[in-house]
Amino acid sequence: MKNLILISLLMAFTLSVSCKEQATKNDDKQPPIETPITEMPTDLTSVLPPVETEVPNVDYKPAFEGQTRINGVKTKTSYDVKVIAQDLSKPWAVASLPDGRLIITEKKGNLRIATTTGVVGDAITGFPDVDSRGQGGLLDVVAAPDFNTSRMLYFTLAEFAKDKSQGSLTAVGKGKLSMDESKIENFEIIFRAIPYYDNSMHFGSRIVFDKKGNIFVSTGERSVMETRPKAQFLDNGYGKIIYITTEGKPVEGNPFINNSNALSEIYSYGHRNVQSLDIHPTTGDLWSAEMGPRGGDEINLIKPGKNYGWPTIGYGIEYNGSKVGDGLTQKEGMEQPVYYWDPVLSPSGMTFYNSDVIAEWKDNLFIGGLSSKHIARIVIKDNKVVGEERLLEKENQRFRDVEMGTDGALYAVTDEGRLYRISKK
Ligand SMILES: [Ca+2]
Repeated sequence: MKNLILISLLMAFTLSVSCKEQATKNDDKQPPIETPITEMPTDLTSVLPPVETEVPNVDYKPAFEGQTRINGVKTKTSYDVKVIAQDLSKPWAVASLPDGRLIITEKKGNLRIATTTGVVGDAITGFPDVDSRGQGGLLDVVAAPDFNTSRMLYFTLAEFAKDKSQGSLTAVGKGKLSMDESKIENFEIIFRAIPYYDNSMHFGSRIVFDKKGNIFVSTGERSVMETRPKAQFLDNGYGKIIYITTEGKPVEGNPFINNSNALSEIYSYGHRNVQSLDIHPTTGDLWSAEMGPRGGDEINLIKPGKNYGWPTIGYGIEYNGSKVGDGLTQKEGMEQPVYYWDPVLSPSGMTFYNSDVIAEWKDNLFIGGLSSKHIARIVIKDNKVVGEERLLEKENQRFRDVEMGTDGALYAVTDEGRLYRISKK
């Protein structure tokens, strides 16, 4: 197929060159020959260059072909990009309610409901005092699968210790949205990624329901040299994917449930700071994206009990330019990322697209980029990344979360306070 494309491109090129030459020589005699544009192959996606053109931070070699800087792709369907609201205060998450409206968290500790036309409601109260310093705050939100009857919402947040001098941790909470939608009733913490630590970095976190009605939650390793190694140990909640019931109990069959030295809630470990989590609509597998250091942001396919390597292996370097640990990219017993970026994307919330509205997007992954200021569209086939596209690059926004609406549109929130609607024209 590739050869055919090249041959027809070459023929088109030869034709147009010879036409140009003849036209110069015999201006008045030769009618112009039309370049056979209609015969050009319609699918040129496989020959687009990678979207990344910057010099990488490190010359580490990928573990397999296509693990980084994959071919570019371009959406063919025409779509509209609209800013439908722009006065949100540091929105951190956008999620759908069953009726199609959107629930949006604001970092300082508010929840708001917005319509898909951008009418934003008053702040919904009822949360405890959150640690909203730095990367903390009221973070992710998701509606329970039985929301229509239970009205339950689930959250992640940076929760202060009773004695605030001990700092905070990533916690999972739940509460009932009151009938008048003015408050969250009986808010309750159901899981804490212990221990407390006093800084404002790497809380993760995202929360997603699986088909069984259990919850996956991602955390971070709190960033500093003192806490970072905890990602490799199972006695704490740092740098982990957690798998719990709606009561906050470990799910039966969890990989470390019989290990008395491990937290039974742990599903996978060796993560750095995971702000992106979603379940593949077709395979049902859990996927994550996580922040690397300078270079080395990753997409991972999460499997129970596996070690994702941080801080022992990775594809980035420290911000001061030195190696991370021994500068290893691979090690026996540690998982390779499906894909990585250098320079970084800074991946925050992500969603798989699972609608027929834009058919070519089906099962693609859409990841909000913070420092990279675009939404990455990632095409996945047989658990490998086969294409990458940058969307909304010209908007110059830090994309904090992306959600697929019940109407087949994508919704995204940015640190600058905007709510975007991306829909088929
Ligand atoms: Ca890793």
